[in-house]
Amino acid sequence: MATNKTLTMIKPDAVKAGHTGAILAQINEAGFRIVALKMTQLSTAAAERFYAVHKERPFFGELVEFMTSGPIVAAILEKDNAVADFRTLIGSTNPAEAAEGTIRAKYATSIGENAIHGSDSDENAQIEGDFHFAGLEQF
Ligand code: DAT
Ligand code: MG
Repeated sequence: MATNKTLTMIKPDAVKAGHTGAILAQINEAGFRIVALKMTQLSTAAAERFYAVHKERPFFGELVEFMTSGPIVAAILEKDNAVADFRTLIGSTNPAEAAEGTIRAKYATSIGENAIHGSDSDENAQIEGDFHFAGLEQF
């Protein structure tokens, strides 16, 4: 995966609430191209691996429980400056602090159940993209 890509997951809260279509439309309208896309559900082991960097945090157990609580929609997205521009599009981790119009401001309900993930670096975009998608699934 080149450095103009990022990895997103529409989280179980937003999928359950029926926001998948609206969120994908907002992502497309912001100029991102969908490189790979699927609905899936994380196992406990997979969620623990994806969020391993947070394993010492007090919220880790809750995070894993939430992320495995229902289907997610994972996607690789491509755009110039994808990682930073996508973090801007989704807004702050805490929806109370997320800028108006951002995906988290619109769809997140709490800091823990915050509707969507976006990679935080080019290196992690590569790792997270390869976590979810084989090479032949990336277009
Ligand atoms: P982000 O998802 O904005 O990159 P992060 O990497 O700091 O945020 O944390 C990963 C996820 O963990 C976040 O989306 C929701 C959860 N989380 C973070 N801080 C939390 C907190 N203080 N309480 C509960 N959940 C939290
Ligand atoms: Mg993060």
